[in-house]
Amino acid sequence: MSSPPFIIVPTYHEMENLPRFTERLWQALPEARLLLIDDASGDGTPDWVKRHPRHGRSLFLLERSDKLGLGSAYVAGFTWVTQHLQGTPCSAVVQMDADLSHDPAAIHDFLHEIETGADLVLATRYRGGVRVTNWPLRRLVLSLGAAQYVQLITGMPFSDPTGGFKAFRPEKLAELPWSQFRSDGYAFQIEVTHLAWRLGWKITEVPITFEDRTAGVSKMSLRIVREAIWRVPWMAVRHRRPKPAGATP
Ligand SMILES: Nc1nc2c(ncn2[C@@H]2O[C@H](COP(=O)(O)OP(=O)(O)OP(=O)(O)O)[C@@H](O)[C@H]2O)c(=O)[nH]1
Ligand SMILES: [Mg+2]
Repeated sequence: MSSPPFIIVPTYHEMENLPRFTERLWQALPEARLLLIDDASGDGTPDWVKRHPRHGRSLFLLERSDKLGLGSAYVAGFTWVTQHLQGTPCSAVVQMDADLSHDPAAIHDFLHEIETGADLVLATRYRGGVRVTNWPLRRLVLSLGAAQYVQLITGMPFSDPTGGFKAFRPEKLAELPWSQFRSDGYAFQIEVTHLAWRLGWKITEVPITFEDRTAGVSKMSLRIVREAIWRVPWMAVRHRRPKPAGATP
């Protein structure tokens, strides 16, 4: 059997979702290790984690002093997990949200993709039809429009490039310059995938059904949308495809 995956989950005011989220995660993957990166939610998250029977064994917490943003929470999480693993066996490093929008059972499909050669697996709500439940029409239009925009500007062929449910082959993580990412929200999700794509990683998509959160509050904002709009052309220029070794300038 393959070694258990490591799951990275940023949290901000998700205490209402955490008990159910962790229950569902460990029901689907009893051996999974979980790192939460909490930005001083002030809702009792650290106390709950520290009292949890898995704390220190398969449940870990990174506490940050302020709401520093989703992108930097992921950077801290990926950096922490890479150092923690130090080459020990791990089938995949998975990122997902705490708000129950992402079904942990799909991680089995991600692991299969990685076992069969993928370096990065992207969950997709949009390949082969739209699978999103309970989203207001304007959110769906925004998300589908963002996907089209990213495809048009970057040329990436992926159907759902703003999604936050992904799995990485652990050995590939060191190829990404984590400390240099400055983007947040949607832009962060797009930028990581774009860089991996430009580096020539094998990237595959796995269909999922996305459910809108029923508890807690969305942290999506106009600022996050605005940032994604300018960051996409910025990254298309910045991450130029590296020249093959030996190519003349
Ligand atoms: N540590 C940390 N976590 C964050 C921050 N912003 C959002 N999150 C977490 O990141 C995940 C995604 O945020 P959401 O608010 O669900 O954003 P979204 O999924 O794009 O939006 P919705 O579909 O409306 O839920 C959730 O687990 C949040 O708690 C932040 O600044 N810091
Ligand atoms: Mg969400």
